[in-house]
Amino acid sequence: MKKKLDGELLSQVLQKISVPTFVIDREHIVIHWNRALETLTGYQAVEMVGTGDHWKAFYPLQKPLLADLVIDNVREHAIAGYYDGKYRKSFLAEGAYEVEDYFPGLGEEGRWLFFTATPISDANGVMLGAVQTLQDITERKKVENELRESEKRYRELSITDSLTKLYNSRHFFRQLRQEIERAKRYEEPLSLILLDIDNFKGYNDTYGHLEGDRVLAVLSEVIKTNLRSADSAYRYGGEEFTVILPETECENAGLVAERLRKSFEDTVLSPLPRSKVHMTVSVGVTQYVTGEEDSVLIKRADAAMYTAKTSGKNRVCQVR
Ligand code: GH3
Ligand code: MG
Ligand code: MG
Repeated sequence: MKKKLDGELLSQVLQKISVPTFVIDREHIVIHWNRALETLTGYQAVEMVGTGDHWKAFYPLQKPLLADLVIDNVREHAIAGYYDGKYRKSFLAEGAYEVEDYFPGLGEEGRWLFFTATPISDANGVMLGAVQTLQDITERKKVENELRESEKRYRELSITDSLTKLYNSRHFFRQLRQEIERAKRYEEPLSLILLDIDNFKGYNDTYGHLEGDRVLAVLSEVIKTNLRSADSAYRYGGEEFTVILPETECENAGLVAERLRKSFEDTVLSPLPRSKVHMTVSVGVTQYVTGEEDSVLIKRADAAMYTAKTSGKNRVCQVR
């Protein structure tokens, strides 16, 4: 009598717990399909119990569920084959596995489920079946994704100059150090370009600060459209820009610098209606010398740029 009561009690517990759960026997036939699982999947216990159709609640094509894999006592890599490295052994139950997976066919726009499957054996260790629980973790996944997105946005913002949309100087110093390390390790050349707008103060004074800002944005566009994919451009200071050119000798960097100088010089600016104004840049180019500090490299590029200024502006000066 007590045993029967226990059986009924357990069956009621299984039926009523809020965790979606099903049980299959060793022949992969469903013997329990609880209310919470009916709600989660839309499949009723009367349709499922006594069949091997449990996969239909989750997949459009027949595929073993985790409980089926556990019953067949498959080796770990077989489970991995089905779950693509997303599974792990459960810390809570012996012989149990757990997986997080996305089910595109579930609900209106798909659901993320966390599920576990645990083998059930008798006292002699003979496999009787398996129990699988499933929890809808879609909301948690959404929050995680939003967090990841906002972290990514924040990271981008923190390395981007808002006016020009180029990388900022903080990122420049970090990237330059990284590229120097790489150049040393692979014994490859590395070059640096430094640009400074000529007579920019005068432009600001004549047309106003906002028009000056527009020039900075225009020059940034010119730089972006003329760069090769491996090169990266930065707003180094107010009206000063840098370009890091990995795997590039000074001579080739000089060619890139000359292309930037020419493109900017040719760009028509219109600070007043129907006005046509041209601005120019002075450019310093240099190459990394193995073993030197990043500050020494920057100073040399700066000195080259200064030489371009003192020898008449609107020109490229290279220092090896
Ligand atoms: P040079 O040819 O010798 O470089 O002359 P310059 O006038 O460009 O150089 P100077 O260093 O005297 O002036 C730089 C000017 O750049 C002064 C400053 O007002 C302007 N500037 C710096 N940052 C910004 C900015 O964000 N927006 C605007 N509109 N102007 C800026
Ligand atoms: Mg300057
Ligand atoms: Mg200037």
